[in-house]
Amino acid sequence: MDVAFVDDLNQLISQATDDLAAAGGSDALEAWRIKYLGGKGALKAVMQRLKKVPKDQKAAAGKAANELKNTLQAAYDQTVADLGDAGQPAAGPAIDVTLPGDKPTIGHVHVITQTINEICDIFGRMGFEVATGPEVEDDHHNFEALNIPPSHPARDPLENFYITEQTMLRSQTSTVQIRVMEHRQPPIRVISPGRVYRPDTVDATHSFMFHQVEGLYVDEGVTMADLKTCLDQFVKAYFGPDVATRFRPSFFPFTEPSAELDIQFHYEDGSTKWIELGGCGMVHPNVFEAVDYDTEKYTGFAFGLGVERLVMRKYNIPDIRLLFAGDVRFLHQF
Ligand code: FA5
Repeated sequence: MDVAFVDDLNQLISQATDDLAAAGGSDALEAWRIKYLGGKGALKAVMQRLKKVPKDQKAAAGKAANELKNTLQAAYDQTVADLGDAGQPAAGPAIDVTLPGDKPTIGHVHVITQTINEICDIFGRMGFEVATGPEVEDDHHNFEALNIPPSHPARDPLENFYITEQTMLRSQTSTVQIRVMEHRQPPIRVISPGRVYRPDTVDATHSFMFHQVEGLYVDEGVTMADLKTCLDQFVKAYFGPDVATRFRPSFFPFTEPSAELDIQFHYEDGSTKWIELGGCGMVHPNVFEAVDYDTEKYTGFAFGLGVERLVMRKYNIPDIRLLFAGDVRFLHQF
């Protein structure tokens, strides 16, 4: 057998093995492949030399050359596999800068905020301005001045999120009635949207945090007829002219007389149902006394509506929890 040919093969294997061991990363590996296994590479040169090997040694030399080829190819494949994705030859630029850009997904105002804005807009057209108050309240504004005495069950720790004995997360936006009347004289026409907190058991229609819109109108000669007209107009502006309202006798310590506002819904199967939206009534004289208003001169009405209930009715949302789950597939519909 041609000794020089075999020596050259052995040298080639040793050189190729050393080079392969030193080739780190996809680019070096590709350079190695071209140098040894490529169309103009070292292996190709060996195969060319085979043609010149004397006939009687050709079979043995061919076998040695084939073994070399298989050894190099197997070593290369193994190295690529060991490197994983990093061993793949670079697939060209990852970013095609000529493509038009992807539009970023832009969020929008939450449906509850949209609804609060709409409510403010409707009452704004009736002459109501917007007032706000703190979510952490004191006993005086959340209870005392609202004619809720110390023994009243509404103060129960199971009904409120107390922070200290005298401070709590407000359980109703009626607190803002007091804060407004403390600093201003009638005529007053304000609405106050905001979050309120109650340790209610969460279900399809109840949450431990929800939103209310409070309304307060105080002037000389304000009557229950004004209250009914105002809320009826609001409901028709918000839901549409066909939605009827009903005022059901009720009780709140801070209004007398008091009522629940219900609206009538018509379903596709022809049935109807009355649904409670909130409480309302004529401001109790004790509340006026707490803010030093002349009870002989002024009367007023107040109401507190649940914003989630308004949203759920209008958009036919079956579960209040959907409003707070933060699922963009749900929120993008509004
Ligand atoms: C009140 O909170 C009174 N402050 C309303 C009021 C204001 C009466 C002014 C008179 C004068 P009530 O607890 O019923 O009332 O709550 C009002 C509305 O808030 C309910 O009708 C309902 O729509 C909503 N609501 C009450 N609890 C929850 C809850 N856990 N989750 C979602 N909405 C609620």
